[in-house]
Amino acid sequence: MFGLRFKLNRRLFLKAFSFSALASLWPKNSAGTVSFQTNKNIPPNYIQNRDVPGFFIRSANPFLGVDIREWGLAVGGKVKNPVAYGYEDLFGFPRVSQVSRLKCVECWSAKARWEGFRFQDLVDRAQPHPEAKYVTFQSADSYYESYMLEELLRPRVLMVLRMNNQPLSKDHGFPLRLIAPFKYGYKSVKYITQITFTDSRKRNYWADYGPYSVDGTIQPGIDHPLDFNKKPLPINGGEVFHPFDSRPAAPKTPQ
Ligand SMILES: Nc1nc2c(c(=O)[nH]1)N[C@H]1C(S)=C(S)[C@@H](COP(=O)(O)O)O[C@H]1N2
Ligand SMILES: [Mo]
Repeated sequence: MFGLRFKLNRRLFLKAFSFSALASLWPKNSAGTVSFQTNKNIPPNYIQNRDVPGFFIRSANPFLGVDIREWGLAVGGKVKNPVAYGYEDLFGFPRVSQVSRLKCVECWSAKARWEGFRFQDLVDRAQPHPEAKYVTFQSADSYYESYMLEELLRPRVLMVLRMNNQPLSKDHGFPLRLIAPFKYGYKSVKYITQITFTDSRKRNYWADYGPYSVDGTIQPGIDHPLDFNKKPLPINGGEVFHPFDSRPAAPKTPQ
């Protein structure tokens, strides 16, 4: 069922972009040899979000959004009860809302009213085994994230269905995303399709393909993890759709 969904998404994707446009959209390498400032093939809404003031649409790779008819959420791994959810099922959980800020490592942040349910509700249904101390999220756009279970049970972490009193827009994570306000924005994974409980820590997209840590906890007083000696370093080759991507590449540095 997942295989079918990806095939359909890929077909839609190839219809919307010619092959040459696709090649020029794809990140070449972490040094960012493509100029996204001058590339006319990038849809304008990918460069700056138009629907929510203050937000940028940040995507590691081009993605046209989830088709809800193809979408499902699978919760499994080291659990007693693996569960498959449809979109409507998620509206059965007690509803929680909060205003919190999303802070990207690229030195912007914006706040919104987020509405959804607690991770605890998924835990109660799935009943993870005692050794399941870690959780991996898989997204429809091939992005993935990893958390300690304990972090997801903290008070301000929310499984998000709505943003600013509207269903999540296709670019902000429809149908389901995570918000963890004490982590940098890259940890707030969008378009979630699979949640897997594990007994060992897995990595995340930006630790595998960029200079960011798996932990991603916001460091107070520091704009982003590559600010050393209070001197902001430009980051390039991080997220591909950025209006200022002609900046020099940042060196790869351990954190
Ligand atoms: N699936 C998925 N989730 C993702 C990303 C992504 O590329 N794919 N980008 C992350 C990054 S780097 C940031 S800053 C936030 C941005 O959220 P926004 O696009 O709603 O502003 O989403 C995060 N979640
Ligand atoms: Mo980000």
